[in-house]
Amino acid sequence: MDYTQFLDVNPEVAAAIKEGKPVVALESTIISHGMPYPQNVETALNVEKVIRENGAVPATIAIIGGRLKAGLTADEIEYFGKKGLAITKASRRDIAAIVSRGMDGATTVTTTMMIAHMAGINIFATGGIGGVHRGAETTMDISADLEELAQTPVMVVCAGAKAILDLGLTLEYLETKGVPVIGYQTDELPAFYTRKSGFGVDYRMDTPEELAKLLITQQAMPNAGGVLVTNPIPEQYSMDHDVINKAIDEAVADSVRDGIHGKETTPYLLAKVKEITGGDSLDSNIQLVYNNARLAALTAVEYCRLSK
Ligand code: PSU
Ligand code: MN
Repeated sequence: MDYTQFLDVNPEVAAAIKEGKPVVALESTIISHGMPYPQNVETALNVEKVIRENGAVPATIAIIGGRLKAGLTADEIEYFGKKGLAITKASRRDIAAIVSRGMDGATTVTTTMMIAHMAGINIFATGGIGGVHRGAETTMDISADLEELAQTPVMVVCAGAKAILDLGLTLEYLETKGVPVIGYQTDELPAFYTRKSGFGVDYRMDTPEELAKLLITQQAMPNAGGVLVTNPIPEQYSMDHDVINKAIDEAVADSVRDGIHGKETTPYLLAKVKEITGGDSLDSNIQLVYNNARLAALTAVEYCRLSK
């Protein structure tokens, strides 16, 4: 037995992979847990459109009725968005239980990387990744996303990580695990809502071609893990540092007061930040996902050209 019996690659995605055409994977936790309905569905469909406009085939990834899906139909995206928080957030530890029970699962960065790799997709666009939480020196709350980046040879294009995390410790962890952190047209790690964090990246790269070359080289290494590309939010959508940091500090304090822990922590913090900043943070969030989808598609195009 192997994973192929649980995997459904949608026909368009399967054909593109077979023909060596560019494909970009997308996650589903951002749909069910990251944004409210109906903006989540609208955004998910638009992200797919952005990927197509930039020359690649989108493959939104999720678990539906126990099937690992690479590529969803518009109806399946609508179903996921409507069901929202009622869908189980699926990280690496959850995948076998969800599949064996025939349940639905929203894939995080971790499980999206896993399923993308099973399907033969090399590049994945999202908003923000999980990381080392503030206070992790006592809680040990470190996202499985970092472990997956260490072991699965997929490139993840994100807008950095939110300051709900300890960004310095997140970078230390990625260094330990051997994950290269690339800044796209920047020397500084972007912090999701803002373009700057005060922390440097490992390497700055300025073109999709450079990113594609790096991924091809990385994948040729023995026991290759992934690559993290951090793409700053476009200037016109970035938020004021003080406003967003104040909201984040308040959200973290609330989570401690409410005794939130485990897999609930990230969704709780994301929802609180959204509540405190009103619609502003949601708007920025949507725009940076489009920006990452565009870069991922352009990189996938280069990856296919250079792989021929
Ligand atoms: N960070 C965000 N938005 C998100 C997530 C993280 O800014 O939607 C989601 C992603 O799916 C990510 C997951 O993989 O949360 C990480 O959760 P945890 O910290 O429980 O590992
Ligand atoms: Mn966690």
